[in-house]
Amino acid sequence: METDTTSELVSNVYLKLKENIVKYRNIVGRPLTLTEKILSGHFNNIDETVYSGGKDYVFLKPDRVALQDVTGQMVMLQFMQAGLKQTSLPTTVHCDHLIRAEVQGDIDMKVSLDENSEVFKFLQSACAKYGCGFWKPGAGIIHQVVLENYAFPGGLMIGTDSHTPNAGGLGMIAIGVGGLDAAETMAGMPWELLYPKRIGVKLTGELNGWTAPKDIILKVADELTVSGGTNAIVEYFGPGTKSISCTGKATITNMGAEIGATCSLFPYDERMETYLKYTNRENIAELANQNKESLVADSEVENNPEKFFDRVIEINLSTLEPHIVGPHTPDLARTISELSDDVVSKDYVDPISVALMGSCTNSSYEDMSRAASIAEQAKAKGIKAKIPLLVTPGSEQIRGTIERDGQMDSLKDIGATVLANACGPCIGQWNRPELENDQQNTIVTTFNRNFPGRNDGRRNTLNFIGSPEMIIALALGGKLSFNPLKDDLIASDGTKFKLEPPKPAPEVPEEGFMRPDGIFVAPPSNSDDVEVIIDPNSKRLQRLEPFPKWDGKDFEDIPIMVKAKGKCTTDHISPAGAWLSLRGHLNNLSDNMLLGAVNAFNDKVGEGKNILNNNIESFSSIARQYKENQMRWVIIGDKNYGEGSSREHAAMTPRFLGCAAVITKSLARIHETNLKKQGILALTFSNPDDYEKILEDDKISLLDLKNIQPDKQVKCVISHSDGIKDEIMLNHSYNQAQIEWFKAGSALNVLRNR
Ligand code: MIC
Ligand code: SF4
Repeated sequence: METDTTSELVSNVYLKLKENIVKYRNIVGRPLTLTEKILSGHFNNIDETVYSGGKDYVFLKPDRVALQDVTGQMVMLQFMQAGLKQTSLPTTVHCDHLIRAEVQGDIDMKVSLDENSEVFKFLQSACAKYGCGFWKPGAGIIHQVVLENYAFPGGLMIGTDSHTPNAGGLGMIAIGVGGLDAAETMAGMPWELLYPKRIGVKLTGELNGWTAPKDIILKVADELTVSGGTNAIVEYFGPGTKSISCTGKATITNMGAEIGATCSLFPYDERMETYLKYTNRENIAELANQNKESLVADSEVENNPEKFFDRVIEINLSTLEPHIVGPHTPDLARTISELSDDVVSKDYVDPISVALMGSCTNSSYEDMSRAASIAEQAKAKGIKAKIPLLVTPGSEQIRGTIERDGQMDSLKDIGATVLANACGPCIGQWNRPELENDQQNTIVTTFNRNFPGRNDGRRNTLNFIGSPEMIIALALGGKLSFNPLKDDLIASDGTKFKLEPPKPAPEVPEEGFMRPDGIFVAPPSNSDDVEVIIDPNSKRLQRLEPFPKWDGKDFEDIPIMVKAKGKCTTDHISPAGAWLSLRGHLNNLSDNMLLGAVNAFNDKVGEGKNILNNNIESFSSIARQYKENQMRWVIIGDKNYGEGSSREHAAMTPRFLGCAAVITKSLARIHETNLKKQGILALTFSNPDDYEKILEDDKISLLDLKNIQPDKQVKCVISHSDGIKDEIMLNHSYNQAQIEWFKAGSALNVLRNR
């Protein structure tokens, strides 16, 4: 299977786009948004259906699949269970999440290679066996490598990582999915998506001064909140889009994940053309130029957006101010000039302990150049960062290029440590021995997520997010209350000075990017003799056993494992950090189940009451005992349960330990699908206030499941310990085919039975 994005693949996509756009425009009888154009160009079948956003399911044919090392293990294990020979569409695996950030790039890389060699060997052998391209550790973070090599305007990609929409910066519909979605698509099945609603963001004016692309998405997150984009594609349009580089656009679409959006998208323009040319894809740029009409919205859309989008937001870039969001949630936004007041009124720890820049979100050539421009001003005044400054390049291509062009030296001159080209501190692969256990402290990053415990596993770390130039400025100021737009710094000679906004930075290097060798392994043309390497005694990899099928009986009087209070993201349900090493071993990983969830019954984190002995124990310990006793159980959740990552482990570990249903006020998109696919009933309260009715010793019954049907509510009886019963109704979004997943025990069982 060809792994490259060849001209042939792209021309075929453009042919189909052209054809289907005309047909779909006729079917709906009006001009089309860009979202609708690209989606319709990838319909599995085009009939007379007019899809309704947030209601209908659609089958699509993606152009490629991208997997990373920690979710990719489960994809491969599931693909192996399906018993097929080769992936049916271009697929790549990227080794990035398993790499530590402890000392500095090369040292950490050596340790990580040793430590994870078993997993890397497994992934490389599975890639060779099933025809996938393998990007070695050190090549870079999945989203950066995909942008540099595979993304193209008008394409459709799925990836087992929630920040897959990064490729929207290059005009691609790129969507984060659970592993089983990827495995099924690799097996040649069309991919099913809840047809998205459409949110339009109109950008006027021009970015200037300290304001960066990051500030656009932080502003959008402020407006839409962490769930405001659920089941919607966010389409940017308007004259302001042209003032943003291709990589700046990618920063914005990357963080669309933080508002729960299915993905985000920019129209094709000259900035994308430039990026394609500088990343060795002149041929794709040419094809895109010839097909421009398919790669931008119909012109009427821009003139009258309210008619075409479910919601429209307008942002004037000329007056947009730099923003900082956090702590603990990416939608807690304010402008930099309001931050010092918040530090006082909200009692945030003012001294910053560490500043981190880079990651898949913000490590482009432009980002590094703007950051370096601030660093150079400090150097000229003889000062350094007041605190440790850690830099994560997104790829070897970026690292080599900024080493050659001097940005890396500028950052090192003010004291930066350059980490490996990998996820590192963004995903908790970061050790901070200097911190006492529960010590509150503040960090600032250019990353995308800031849930409690995310970066260093410590719930008391307050994590604030901003643009690269702002994070460097804060590292120089050393305090959260420092506002570089108005506060002075002290030079080495004792004089005061103010930082200037970053110099306008090139989006691509004049001399072109460095093209590293030896970081990619193409699959062999014949893989008959290749063996997938799994040691049967491994502690990190375990072949999967199919989940048992549903026994046809209602769930009657089953206990509640947890009533999650407030935010319960996938980082709360299946934490990352040290646990990343067990992502290929379902049994061992299950010890982390719900470790970060706050239990509304006792306000404890990760613990609840075991009804077998009335002790307070960790959730995994309770669940293992229930499982031994053949008891099923439920999870009760608050709003937007399962927000954040695509990790299907957050559905698989509960499933493995006997969870029957998750009942919440609302569900995040990817997690909802993951629950359904793994055979757990994904349900929501028809009246969200019913959440309050549920008490610790209650038992839950889910009734008449034999007759579960699309659009029909599920009856739930809550039996309280005093004998009183409450009957409530639950909603679900299952369609007929998805109900079969529940009945078969999982979607994988349906696939295997075929
Ligand atoms: C993340 O940013 O949370 C991750 C780690 O990249 C996850 C994937 C995972 O948990 O493996 C994501 O975003 O999907
Ligand atoms: Fe890696 Fe962080 Fe990007 Fe996820 S968000 S892919 S952990 S760098």
